[in-house]
Amino acid sequence: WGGFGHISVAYIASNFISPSTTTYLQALLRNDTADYLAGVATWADSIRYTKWGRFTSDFHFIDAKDDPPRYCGVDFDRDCKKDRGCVVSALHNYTTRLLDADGRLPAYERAIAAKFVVHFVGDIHQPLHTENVERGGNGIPVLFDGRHFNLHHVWDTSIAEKLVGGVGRHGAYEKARLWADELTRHIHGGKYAKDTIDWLRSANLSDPVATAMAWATEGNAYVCTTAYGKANLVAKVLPEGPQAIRGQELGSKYYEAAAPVVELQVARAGYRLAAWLDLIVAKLE
Ligand code: DCM
Ligand code: DCM
Ligand code: DCM
Ligand code: ZN
Ligand code: ZN
Repeated sequence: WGGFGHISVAYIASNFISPSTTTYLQALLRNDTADYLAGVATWADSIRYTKWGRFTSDFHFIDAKDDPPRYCGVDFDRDCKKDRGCVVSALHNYTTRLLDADGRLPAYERAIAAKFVVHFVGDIHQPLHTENVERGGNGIPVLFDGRHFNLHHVWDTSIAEKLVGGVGRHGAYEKARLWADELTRHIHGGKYAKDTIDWLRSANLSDPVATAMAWATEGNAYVCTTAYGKANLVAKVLPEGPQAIRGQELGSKYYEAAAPVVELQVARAGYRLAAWLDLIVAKLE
């Protein structure tokens, strides 16, 4: 996701996280405001291109060898690069480092691990972060409301920002908090309330790879149905497949089909992030 998506995921998580987890993470992150998670949500993107952070650049996604719209699916052994890692192995690594079972890591290393967990639980829910075609859609030029972007950027940023009526130059945190509160109401008693038990079925702290794979596989399915989609064909928005998307205007009918998926994936990411951090901190205490 872009900054707005990550910050929104963090605010949703803040709304669900337990009081003791909040206290614990506020101390670890040295920030006792309500923004302690939102404030670190985009840190992993800010270090991606630095000399120190280069080794993390492939941790934001998993290049599943899918073939949308005909075949979707993620396979850890096939798709997670052995030498460079992927979002699934990164979630495993940083969850383990935050837990620090051996008690040997300094607090700042565990703070770094927490910041990566907050970010990567977000990214694994972006459908185009779990697939390989044109580097997750980065190589597919499209139009969105008359402006030139690539498909990846449309899913990272354009759709969510259009959903909230634009984010503005300085409004990302404020707009994200309002959107997060709206999605929180949908989770508490609205359109998502009946699904939240299912959302957490996959979360198993004793098997972080299986947990992350369940999340990645679920998101990857939207690559076949929505991003390059069968849904488009049925709704006669566009023909199916990556080639049909190239150069198309995605700001109206495509947006109508994709926006509910973006909203759902951001809500799931925030809710699951809260549960995951609660599980980790409960084991620490
Ligand atoms: N790692 C890396 N670059 C660094 C530090 C660590 O690629 N600057 C990776 C390499 C291993 C993992 O982290 O996958 C373990 O690192 P270490 O051997 O430092 O514990
Ligand atoms: N590191 C990592 N994952 C690991 C080990 C290390 O990301 N499993 C990163 C974070 C540390 C840096 O490498 O800040 C240096 O670690 P070390 O001092 O263990 O080499
Ligand atoms: N990305 C992805 N899959 C890839 C390569 C990149 O999901 N195979 C994501 C990471 C960033 C965005 O696309 O969110 C842009 O990446 P980059 O700056 O590496 O082009
Ligand atoms: Zn992205
Ligand atoms: Zn990222």
